[in-house]
Amino acid sequence: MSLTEEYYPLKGKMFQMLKPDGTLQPGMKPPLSDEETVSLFKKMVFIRLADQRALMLQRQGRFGTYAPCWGQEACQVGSAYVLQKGDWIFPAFRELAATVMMGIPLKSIFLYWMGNEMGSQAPDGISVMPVAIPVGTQPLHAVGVAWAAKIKGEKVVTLTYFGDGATSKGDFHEAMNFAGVFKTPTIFFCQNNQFAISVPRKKQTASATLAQKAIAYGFDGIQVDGNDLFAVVTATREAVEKARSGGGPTLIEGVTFRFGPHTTADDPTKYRTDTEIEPWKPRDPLIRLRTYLKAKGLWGEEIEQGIAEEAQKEIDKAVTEAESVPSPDPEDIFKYVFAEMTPQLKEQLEYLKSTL
Ligand SMILES: Cc1ncc(C[n+]2csc(CCOP(=O)(O)OP(=O)(O)O)c2C)c(N)n1
Repeated sequence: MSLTEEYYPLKGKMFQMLKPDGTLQPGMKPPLSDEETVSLFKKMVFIRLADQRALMLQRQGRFGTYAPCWGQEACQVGSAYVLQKGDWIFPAFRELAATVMMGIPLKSIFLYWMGNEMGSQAPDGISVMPVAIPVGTQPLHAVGVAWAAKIKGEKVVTLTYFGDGATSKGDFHEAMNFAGVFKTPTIFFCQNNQFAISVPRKKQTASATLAQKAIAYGFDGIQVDGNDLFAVVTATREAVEKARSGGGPTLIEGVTFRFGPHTTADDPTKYRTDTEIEPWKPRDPLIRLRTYLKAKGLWGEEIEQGIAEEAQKEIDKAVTEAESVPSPDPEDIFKYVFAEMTPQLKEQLEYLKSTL
């Protein structure tokens, strides 16, 4: 029996290894060595700081907008970590952590949110698709690429991230259905951060869990504590191994919380109260891992301060590099939609030129 099997949905249990107080559940062993855990915690600290900087840069008018991943670091760091070279991720728009883990330079991520599409270009050999703003569309792409890989006999796994809100989209269900029928090597990673902008999870679906939606499509689903790095690593690792060995897709629901606004264009105080946020604060994925590492003598204030200083320097560098890239030519908006511009686009381009 696999480690996570008894946690499959409808058995009513969420898979958790590391409790919010930083201690392991009885009988559980960490899925990572101490060295790996320290290294992933450092990544999480870096990502938290980069995410905070991105928010500040938008407030200073240097970014167009930004969708923070504050609180969702364990979901993204843990799941991206277990992928291998050649595996693909298909993110939504809140995946700073996952994309950094996959090797996208911070400079590119910043460039994208500054409004420069060149930020979407992954360096050669980095298997990350661009940000998908239309909600729930990227699971279809992940299934398509996984299916193509399967036909070609390549041992590639695709992993797509999306939110609880995306599970109400038809695209999500089409992707799940196709993946189930054709047993594509796809991991559907739903970050259930409790809200789709202002719509709470309970208004999204009458299902008890999002993970159980996998049952209808004939494959496994599991609900994990998305703020527990160890649970995320274990569940994703099993799903990846299953996919790579021909066992088909898995839906993972990472139960987490979005601490920040939906995007910088959102004011969450309009739809959620402090009372709703409070219980999540002690469940912060960084707090519990820090407590765990401290108890093992692997972490301390000094180390954290050193890491934070290093991180800030790296972030400063990414900001400088992104800001030194020349702004795109507004004509590009028209040039690259079709191979050849339509008469309407030509007309609009002429109009734009006349106003510039
Ligand atoms: C097709 C489509 N409809 C509506 C929107 C506007 N919109 C942007 S994000 C969002 C909510 C997404 O919620 P969820 O899938 O839970 O992801 P989260 O933002 O919480 O990470 C909506 C409705 C959109 N971008 N695309």
